[in-house]
Amino acid sequence: MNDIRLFIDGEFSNGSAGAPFDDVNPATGQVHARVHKASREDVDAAVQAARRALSGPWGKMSGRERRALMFRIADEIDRRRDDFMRAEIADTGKPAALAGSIDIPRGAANFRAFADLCDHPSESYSTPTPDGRGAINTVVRSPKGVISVICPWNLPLLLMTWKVAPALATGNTVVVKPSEETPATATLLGEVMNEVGVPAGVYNVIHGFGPADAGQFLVQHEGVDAITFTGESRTGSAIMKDAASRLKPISFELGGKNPSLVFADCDLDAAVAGTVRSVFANCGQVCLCSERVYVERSVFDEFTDRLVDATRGLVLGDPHGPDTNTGPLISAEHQKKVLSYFELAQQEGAEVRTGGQKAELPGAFGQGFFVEPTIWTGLPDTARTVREEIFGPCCHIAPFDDEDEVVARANDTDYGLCAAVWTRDVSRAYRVPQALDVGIVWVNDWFLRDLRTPFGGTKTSGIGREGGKYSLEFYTELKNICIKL
Ligand code: NAD
Ligand code: 6OD
Repeated sequence: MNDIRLFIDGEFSNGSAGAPFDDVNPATGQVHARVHKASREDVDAAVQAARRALSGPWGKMSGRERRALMFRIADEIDRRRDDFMRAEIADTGKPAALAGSIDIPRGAANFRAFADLCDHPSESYSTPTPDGRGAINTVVRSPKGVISVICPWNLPLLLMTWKVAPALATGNTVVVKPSEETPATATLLGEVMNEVGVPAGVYNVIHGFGPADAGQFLVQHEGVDAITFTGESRTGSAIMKDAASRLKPISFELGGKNPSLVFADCDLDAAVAGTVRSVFANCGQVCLCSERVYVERSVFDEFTDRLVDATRGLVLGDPHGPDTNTGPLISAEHQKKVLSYFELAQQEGAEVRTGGQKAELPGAFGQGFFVEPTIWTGLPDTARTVREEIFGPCCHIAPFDDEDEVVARANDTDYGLCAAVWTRDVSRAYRVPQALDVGIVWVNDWFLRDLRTPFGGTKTSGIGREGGKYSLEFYTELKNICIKL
């Protein structure tokens, strides 16, 4: 049995919170590791270590030296790819093909992409003064300090390094609280940090749960200067309340109920293939997944039949199976939640076009948390199934008649993370995205990433944007220095 430990001040420890908790492999339902939990004292030790590190060798390092370290971290993740793959697959049950093409390579790519933030230009203004001597205003950026990074379970290494990389590039130190469901790769990254020479205390990892546990202890800690969080919108709201007493800056990437708009003038082959991906990638457990698909009426039947056929071809099961492309849900609890929506959809009058049940798999995967990839039609826009984030392998498909109507229906939600638009009309490809109230729009693709672009959502899908130079806004503090000449 593996032990997954805390990583504080460059050292692994069992912490002082008592008995470890179980880490379950969702593909088999079997416990594969014990996770050591952080007590309030352990969280304090991690924050103190991160604070001390700010004024140690890390704080004195030049941008160029930090940049070299960022590349060494990325190279070491690549070198230990198999270890990261093993850890991520055991924690999530996701297909090796997915972990090997997205999760682990993006873990390394995040450090390379954000290395550009290590040296950022400063601005300066010549200011006239009444005495004629003038002044020079120089705008400088410094690290915010100790950043708490609170992560979800769906893309554990990818989403954690998406925050840790810009935080370190800009000279901060971090305390990471991975999801209790997926603690392994954040811990493994501690070994990488030691191996490549990141000073002790710069990167710390604490384990545990959210409310009244490690997550909340971290958010409430006085020594934390800023909080970056990815997870459910209602958790964001709880964290915001805890951050309010000391007015801590926050950056939130939250939930979604993302629409996909399929116009009759699209390349239907591309739209079907792209929508299979946008609905079912990572078993529907990507915040960007489309759960509402709107299809122009003249191609509704053809599109729906083809999407249903393609969905029936998805292969569930053994993460290492040569054809497996769909994994389990993350936990028995999440499986119960998703199945409750499968039931609700039927109560609300949905026509189940495919799926709709727990998936029964043979052998070792029979106890895994699998559900059938599911497509519904026939629900009104007011149905809870069409309004609430399910975070599973499912979507509802509805017909529409014109552009203004579908834009209004797509925007009629509390969420605003992303949208996909399928069209070959160039004017429409420009017009519709501007009318959609979301942070990210893909036209004729989905989840095509350039890490220099701003990422985040509107409404209850988030606060702020991260990515490329946009990350400077959250991870650095601006100071203006005015020198009278
Ligand atoms: P979650 O909100 O349940 O948990 C996320 C993290 O927050 C976990 O580490 C958890 O322990 C911690 N946490 C929970 N309550 C806390 C509290 N009161 N104080 C401090 N920490 C607390 O989310 P999840 O179930 O792990 O992830 C799924 C959700 O995340 C979905 O809603 C999905 O849409 C969203 N998500 C959004 C993005 C994005 O970029 N917008 C990316 C991935 C996931
Ligand atoms: O690609 C990214 O940078 C990113 N933050 C993806 C988020 C996916 C949500 O599950």
